[in-house]
Amino acid sequence: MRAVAVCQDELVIRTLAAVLAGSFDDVEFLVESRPLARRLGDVAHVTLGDPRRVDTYLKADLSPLTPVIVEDNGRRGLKRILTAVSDAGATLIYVLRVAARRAAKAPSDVTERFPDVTVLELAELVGPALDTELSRSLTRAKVQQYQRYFADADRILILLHNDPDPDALASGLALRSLLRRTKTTAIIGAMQGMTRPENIRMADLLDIQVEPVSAESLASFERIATVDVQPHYFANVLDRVDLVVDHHPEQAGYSAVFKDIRPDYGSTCTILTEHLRAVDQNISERTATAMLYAIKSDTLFFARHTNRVDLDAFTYLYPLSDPALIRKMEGFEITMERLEYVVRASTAGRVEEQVFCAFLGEVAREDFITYAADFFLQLEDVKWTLLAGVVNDTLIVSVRNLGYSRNAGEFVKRSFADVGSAGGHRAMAKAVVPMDRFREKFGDRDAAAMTALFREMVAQFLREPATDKKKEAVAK
Ligand SMILES: [Mn+2]
Repeated sequence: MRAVAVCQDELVIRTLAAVLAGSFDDVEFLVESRPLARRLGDVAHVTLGDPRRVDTYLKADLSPLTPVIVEDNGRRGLKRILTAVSDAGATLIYVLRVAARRAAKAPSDVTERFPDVTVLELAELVGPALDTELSRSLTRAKVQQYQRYFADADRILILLHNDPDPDALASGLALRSLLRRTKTTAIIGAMQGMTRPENIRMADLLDIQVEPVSAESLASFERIATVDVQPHYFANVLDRVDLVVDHHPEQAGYSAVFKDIRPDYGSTCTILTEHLRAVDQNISERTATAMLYAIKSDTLFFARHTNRVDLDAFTYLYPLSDPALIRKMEGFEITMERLEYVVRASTAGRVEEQVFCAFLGEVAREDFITYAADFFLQLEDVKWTLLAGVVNDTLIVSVRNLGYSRNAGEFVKRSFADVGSAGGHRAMAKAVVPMDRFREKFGDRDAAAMTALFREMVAQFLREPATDKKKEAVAK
């Protein structure tokens, strides 16, 4: 394959010659200046000619499939060159803009007259790679600083949030590897351990030990880092830490020697992938597998809150990981216990006007309720689910919808905020209400009456006009 390039700048010619050598057997450069042609004779295939004349291209023996790259350095004459190139029969024409955008003519000028021409901006081609490199070196400096700061400590705690999820667990492993520590010199700990079976399964399969820590035991660590969580979460127990790496919105009320908080990232593991890459740290198969699973799970496989960097991290980690192990971890979302609650819900509730509601009565763990709420949303014809149950004398209400209908967070706030805590997003929301306060407001009901009450609440909410704001304005 050959290509022809019309260029008059030495730097551009040298760059293109080097870059295109990989894809083309021959790149012929058409230049106007004899000294330039002579100077570049041994680095590139250079021909002297007038680029504004058709016969220059006829001599170059263009076929319609020969790509022709025309440098636009802002000087006059571009249109005449393009006319000559297309008159000579070329159809794959590229304009490479190297001049500053302000000095160059607007791209539409060229594309209007030559609709088949593709315009490439040199700055846009080079920009992303340069950006990545520069931000990587900033990250590298940051990582090296905290690595040094942690280096001389005897005992390090990597603290996770309560009931650690895959992102927290994998972030713990990743940071431990960045600190070049083992499990005896850098402890991964949590104030409250895991309860959800898929998280316990992940920790088992990847042999991640999460040590229980208490407010009193914090003093026995020389350095403390929190990952996937910020110190304010541990209300008053922790007001100063050495390092925070997190993707939740930045909170006030604590101090940290080092922190890297990026709320636009889909997972903490995405940030830590960049840390590992910045310092060229080897990533073990176990750590890569954990991190890949974490990114997948925190972004619901890129369905929520995903950033291009999450995909980058995924692409980087994938070849280092063990995908068979990930499939194994995913299978464990289904357990006999959870299926029992699904059966209980299908007996207690039914689908009415695309809404599935069920009250499960006493429930051993909260995740049985959220699991059932997610499960019934998979049914054809179901657009909303509301599952409720009582855990330790507290009513847990879990609401899901397909996201394009009315706001689930709005629903729980309006229904339960006056008797408990309620909140969430458009597609998933939760309310937590002490049973005594619930009874005060709604009375003492049996299970069937509870299901009926919830169904009526959702139905009424969905019957209202879709524009919440208009509705509220009218109410005022
Ligand atoms: Mn997370």
